[in-house]
Amino acid sequence: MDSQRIFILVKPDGVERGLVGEILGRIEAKGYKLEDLRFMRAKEEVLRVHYAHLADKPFFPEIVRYMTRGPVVAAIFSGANVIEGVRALAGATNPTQAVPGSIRGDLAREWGHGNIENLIHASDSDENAEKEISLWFN
Ligand code: YYY
Ligand code: MG
Repeated sequence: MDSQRIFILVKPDGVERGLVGEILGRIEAKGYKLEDLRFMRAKEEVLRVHYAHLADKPFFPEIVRYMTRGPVVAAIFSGANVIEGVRALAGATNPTQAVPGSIRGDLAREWGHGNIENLIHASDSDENAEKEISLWFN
């Protein structure tokens, strides 16, 4: 598929640590096309929809606190198989397990306070990408 799209967020830790350019740059350098970009604060009601698959988990309040503690950068990239490609660039959810070479593997770690801070969100399917794009960019 040539013009697949993905929604990504540079999470608050990425903005705080000055890694926005590095993270977006890795995706651009791989060759995907930046289609849209927004600097914003995540709203709790948006996160409840975005992370609906996690809303019942005991750590969900921690996710909301993390994701609302500072601004995020939302972006849309496009390209053939961009979802698989960007998720490979992002690396595994847990930054300790994410392989070196990936964004999370090179730039994130565990901080010892339980909840995961992993710098980037990346859509995991076509259907979710399109839902997330309308949710965040409406
Ligand atoms: O797609 P990805 O971000 O790699 O993981 P998800 O399973 O969609 O979880 C979304 C988000 O939730 C994850 O990036 C961190 C957080 N999270 C967590 O804090 N603890 C878990 N056990 C699972 C996920
Ligand atoms: Mg996910």
